Amino acid sequence: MEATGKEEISVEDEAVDKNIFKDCSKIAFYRRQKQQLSRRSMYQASLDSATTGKDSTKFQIINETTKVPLVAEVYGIEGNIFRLKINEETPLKPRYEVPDVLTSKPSTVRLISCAGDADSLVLADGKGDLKCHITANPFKIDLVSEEEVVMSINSLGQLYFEHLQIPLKQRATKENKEDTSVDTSQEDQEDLGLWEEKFGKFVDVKVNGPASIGLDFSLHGFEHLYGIPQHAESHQLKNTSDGDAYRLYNLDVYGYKIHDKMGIYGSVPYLLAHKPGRTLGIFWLNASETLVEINTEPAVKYTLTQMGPAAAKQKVRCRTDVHWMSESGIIDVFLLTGPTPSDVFGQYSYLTGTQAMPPLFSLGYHQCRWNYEDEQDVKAVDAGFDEHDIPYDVMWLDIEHTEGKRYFTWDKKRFPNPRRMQELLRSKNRKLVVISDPHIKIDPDYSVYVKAKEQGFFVRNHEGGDFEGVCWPGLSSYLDFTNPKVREWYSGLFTFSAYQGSTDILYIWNDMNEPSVFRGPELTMQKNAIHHGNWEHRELHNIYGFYQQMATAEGLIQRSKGKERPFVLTRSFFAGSQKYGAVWTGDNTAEWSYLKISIPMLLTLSITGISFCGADVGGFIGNPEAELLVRWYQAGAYQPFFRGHATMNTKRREPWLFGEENTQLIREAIRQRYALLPYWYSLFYRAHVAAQPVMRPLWIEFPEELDTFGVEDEYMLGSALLVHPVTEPKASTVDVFLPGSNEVWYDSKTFALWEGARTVKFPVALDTDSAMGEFYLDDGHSFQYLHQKQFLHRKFSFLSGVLINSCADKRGHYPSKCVVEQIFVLGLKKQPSSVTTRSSDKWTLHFLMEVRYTGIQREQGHPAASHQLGFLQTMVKMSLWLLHIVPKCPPCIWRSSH
Ligand code: NBV
Repeated sequence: MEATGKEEISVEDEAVDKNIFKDCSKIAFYRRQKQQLSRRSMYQASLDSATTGKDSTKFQIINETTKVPLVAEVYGIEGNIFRLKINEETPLKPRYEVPDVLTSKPSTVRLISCAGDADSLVLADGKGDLKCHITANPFKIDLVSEEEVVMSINSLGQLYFEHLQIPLKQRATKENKEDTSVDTSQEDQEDLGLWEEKFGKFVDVKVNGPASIGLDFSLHGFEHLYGIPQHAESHQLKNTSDGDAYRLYNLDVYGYKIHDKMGIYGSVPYLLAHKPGRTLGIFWLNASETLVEINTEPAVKYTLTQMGPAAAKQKVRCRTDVHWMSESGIIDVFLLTGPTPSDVFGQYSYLTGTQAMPPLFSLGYHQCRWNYEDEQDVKAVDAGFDEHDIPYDVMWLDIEHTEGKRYFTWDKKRFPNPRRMQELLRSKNRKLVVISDPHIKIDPDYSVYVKAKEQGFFVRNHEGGDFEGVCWPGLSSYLDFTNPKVREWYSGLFTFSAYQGSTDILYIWNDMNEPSVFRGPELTMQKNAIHHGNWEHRELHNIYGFYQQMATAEGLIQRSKGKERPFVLTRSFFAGSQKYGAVWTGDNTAEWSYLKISIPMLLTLSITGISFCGADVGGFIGNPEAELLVRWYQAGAYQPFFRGHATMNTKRREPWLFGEENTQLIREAIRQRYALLPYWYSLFYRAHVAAQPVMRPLWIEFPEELDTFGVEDEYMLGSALLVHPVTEPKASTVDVFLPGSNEVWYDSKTFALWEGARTVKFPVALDTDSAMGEFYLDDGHSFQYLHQKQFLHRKFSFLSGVLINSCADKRGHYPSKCVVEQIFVLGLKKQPSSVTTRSSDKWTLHFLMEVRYTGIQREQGHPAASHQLGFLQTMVKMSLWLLHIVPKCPPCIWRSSH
């Protein structure tokens, strides 16, 4: 049975039908937790019997009603991280603990018990000023820094743990019938969805019964929280008290609604809280369906009448409560204590890894469409870029390039000679990306299906057969990527001999990997499908796509015998996906509001480790008017992953189809991207080695400045470039917020100087005539930077009239013929009378140096976009700027495109 997209999913320009998806009221574990918590059941810790071992301190906690014992373990982890694990002491069977996300077993530091008795225990990691104060009754943990409580755990008594029970039918004995962990009175049975949960025509039968968990965290003095992608929402997390919780459940939501907390394609169960002086992170390592409630209590000043004379001077700090709830698994939570935003990034990357270093080509412009019809079409589009003198590096092919949606094959009529097509692209130093989805067409003549079937590599249904669901190819089975053997086998499919017609310029795109199942509940897999190790899909739903990208990236590395960096774009993701490639924001719509929301969506991904992210330029669904398309190119050129894409029933929209004036604007936008490629590449290197996000919300660069905490219409790229895209129609001006009253900013095009408007703790570049910047270079594609240290990492500083170019990392060697053609030093007070160069460091490049003087202009007001479709506003903060690095030797793809 062949399924065309049109039969299964409407690909019209329609907004999503929200009834296909659950809101909180339709989620049984949410209802159960809410009902139970309103009764405030208490947990007590037995601290007198706490034991401290090499790795952790362990103690028992007991629910006063159920009397079921839980075990809590507190770990101190290298680099100011605490970990709290809570599990049943003797579960009926093991509960799922998320594997493969932590990069290695985190090094623990032995906790010292500083004080304690039967009622309390104080643990310190012996290094920092941080301590864990544990209170026995009711059970609570306070994280204390310099005598100040920064975070409390379970202070609201929302610890919730449904212990595994014998299935209802098997409960013959009276003893078991008396289980009181949850209210099981007859009339409540259905509503509570303990063993069965209905949603529309779907029934989720739960062999393990209720197993949900929950815990609250109070963040004292914090009212700005960020993170927990993916939602089409603002960067700063909103209060959820009036509506739905933020849902983390990976779903295929075509044309998702914006300003909504429903779960879409990926999940990172990790949030950051920030206030001046401290940033914290909470990483909730759980891959089952998860809900997060946020509630901010503003600061209160008590008055005499309210509180009596004793409280007259008391001021209660603001506080934000975060309530995490998951459908199953254990409580395994990491507390990242900062104190700075960059410390938190380091702590999170210590646990989950950093952004993979992308091959240089992948930072260029990508051209995609569902679909480029055939080889002729590809040839024509490719030639169009050259004819119109628009740089681009990567051509993409969507599902129609295959033989009936059988991935790893080619439609013989449309693409009779895929190698020839790739050779054409290769001759221009360009690449090809093709799609590979996780569903495999059930077809006894399709070798990928046959081999997977033979080896038992598909997810199973609860009856033991292969799970079957409908997707693009019709009836399909789904590879069980959670099985390491399946991943190994799948990786092998990318070798050149296995993947007929592929060459080393072909890279991969993983789509539909939430996984998307057309006739499944909420368009995904039934929760009682079975994975490797006999785990139910419900336990690991959110990590399925992560595993596909992992296996794909590994496959691309292996086909080059470990030499070349992979490029894999994925739609679904989890914490740690940054290690395997790039992520995009799925099926957005060609409307101004979607262009606007792309900024906060990408900022959120960026601060949760996923620096290589982007949104479909132009909007996937619908037809953008020329002005919107131009604005989208201008914005996309300054977002990390830069790809134009459109769905199948839209009008063609290659950059030259909107009249000469618009072609020129798009050409200019894409060229701006290429002009900054060395800067992008250096920023990705920083993300890769030091976990610093490429795209940064202003609050990261100005952590003491309150005015920056809610900004999401502009952001920084690295620490030098401020970007304010135009996201409104017919805009002739934009208001650009320049943080920092001591800050000096330069318009990146005119070099006009502007002073920052707010107070920030930051050195004043202009007053000291100092400037700095850095530059990273390597071959652009291989792992030689890692294994042979073949890279060049230089620092540039300008102080009191002397420009110093020094080595930032002495381990690196990269004999390159690249010439830094121009260095712009902005903000010099006088024009230099002469410039001399000296080279002392043996790795110093020879420079042809031009120091460019820009007179100081003091003008009032904000800079504005120069004319109606003028460029978006970018401002340079640092006073040293590297442009126009002209490589004299290949391969540097951006040159070939100019
Ligand atoms: O493979 C077709 C599309 C793809 O173009 C898009 O980018 C993905 O987000 N895919 C979804 C499946 C079809 C969506 C209607």
